Formats: sequence, structure tokens, C-alpha cells
Amino acid sequence: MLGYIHAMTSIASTPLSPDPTDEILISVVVPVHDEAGAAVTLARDIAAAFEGQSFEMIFVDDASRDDTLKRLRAAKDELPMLRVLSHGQNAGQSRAVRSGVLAARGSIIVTLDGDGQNPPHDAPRLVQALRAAPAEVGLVGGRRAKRQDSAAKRSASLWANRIRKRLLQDDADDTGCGLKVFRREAFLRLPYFDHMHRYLPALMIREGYRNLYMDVDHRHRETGRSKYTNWGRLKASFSDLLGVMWLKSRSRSPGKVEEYGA
Ligand SMILES: Nc1nc2c(ncn2[C@@H]2O[C@H](COP(=O)(O)OP(=O)(O)O)[C@@H](O)[C@H]2O)c(=O)[nH]1
Ligand SMILES: [Mg+2]
Repeated sequence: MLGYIHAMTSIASTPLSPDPTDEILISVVVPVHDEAGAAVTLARDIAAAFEGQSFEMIFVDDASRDDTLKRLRAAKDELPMLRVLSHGQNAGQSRAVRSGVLAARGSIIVTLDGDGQNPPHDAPRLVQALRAAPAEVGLVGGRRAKRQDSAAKRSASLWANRIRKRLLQDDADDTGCGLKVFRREAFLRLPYFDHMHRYLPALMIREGYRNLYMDVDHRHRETGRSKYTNWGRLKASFSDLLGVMWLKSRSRSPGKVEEYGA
């Protein structure tokens, strides 16, 4: 059914949703880089969380150096709703999410981290909230109620969230939470840049959408290692914050767009 593998020679050849006639409502997109110890268990947990619903899951391997890709491909027999995309070279978490959303067939996208820190059992609740919300709600973001990371990481994240929220007025207390649910169509209207996944709430608001937030669980990372350091994140966030402030300042709203005689 889904057994297509595209040889990607350029970004422009990233596969788009292949079959619009298939009726899949929810696409769970998981970016993975060197997550061999967690990826397949996570895929099983996602399948269990969405059992009985119309869903697919797309794991996007971002040129892992370990066995992540091999193990995911081997799991396809056991998990028929699993699709596995792979990047020819490492391009980062935001690009991996984007590749997954481009390839997705569902109109509702769920993203969560590939290391198992976001328990999938929360995801259907966020999907329900988005489905019940009016069309102007573009995203339902998870908020890690009891974050299971080191004190240093929690405190860096607290300050980063405060500063970002103040400067961007994006109403998000925890943009770093990997669990987010959004409308595919809304996401595709947003500008892409490396690390944009941390700015989805601000970018949604810029496009005229509203966001909702719900508390979710969080687990310790049990295998593999974090790909981000506090210092690395800080360096990237200076230019990203300025960039998103610029994007906001250069956006204009057309009000209600109507077509005469339609
Ligand atoms: N595709 C891709 N995913 C990445 C990359 N770096 C991190 N990730 C994924 O993004 C998620 C969050 O990364 P993680 O290292 O756990 O960040 P932390 O939880 O903030 O320490 C995990 O699913 C990672 O596998 C990358 O370069 N490419
Ligand atoms: Mg993590």
C-alpha cells in the first residue's frame, strides 16, 4: 500500500502526499536522528495509542549514523501503518518534520519526539481538541506539566520560554514540547527555516490562526543522547528570535478574503 521509496536528489523532490484518495485522517510525524534504541518501541506505542483510528505514522530518519533506519524498515512488516522516509544527509529536526508533513496524507498532523520522551497516549486527546475546535485554531500544543529533564535544561528552557513569549507575544509556555497537533494545511502556509519547530505558535498567529495548549506527560530519555546543548540552543535562538520578530513585523493581514459571485 505504502511501499514507495523515492530517491531524493534535491529538496524539491521531497515526496508529496502520494494518494489523495486514501482516507487517512491523522498522520503522526516523528523526526529521528540516532534513536535506534527508542524508535521501534515508540512506533509500537503510537500504534497502540491510535488503534481503531484512521491514522498513519511517518518516521523521518535524518541520516542517522546508528541502526535507526534499518530497525524502522524491519518493523514495517509488523506495523503496516508505518512509513519510513530517510534524508540523504542530515538536515535537522525542522526539515525532518517538514519532509514528513509534505509526505503526509492526513489533514491532521501529530508530531512528537523520536526518543520516547513524549508518551503517545496523550496525542489522541490533543487530536480530539483540534477536531472540536473552530477552523481558526491551527495548532494544539502540548505543555509538559512535569518535565523530566535535568535542572539545568529545565531552567534554561524556562528563561528561553519567558524571553521568547515576551518578544513574540506567542502565548506559548512551552514551545520546546515535541508533542504538537496541527492542521497540515496551516503548517504548509508557514515559512521554513532551521529550528522553526520551536516557533510554530508564533508563526501560526502570524498567519491568522489561534493556538490551544494542553498539559501532557513527559518521560526521561532512556536510550541515546540529547542532540542539543543549552549553549547550542542559545546561539541559534538569538538569530531565530530576531528573524521571527522581523517576519512578524513584515506581515500584513488582508482581513476577510471574499470572492465575488462564488
Ligand atoms: N531529524 C532530526 N531529528 C533530530 C535532530 N536532532 C534531534 N532530533 C530529534 O528531535 C527530537 C528531540 O531531540 P532531543 O535530542 O531529544 O532534544 P531534547 O529532548 O531537548 O534533549 C528527537 O526525536 C531527536 O531524534 C536532527 O538533527 N534531525
Ligand atoms: Mg529528548
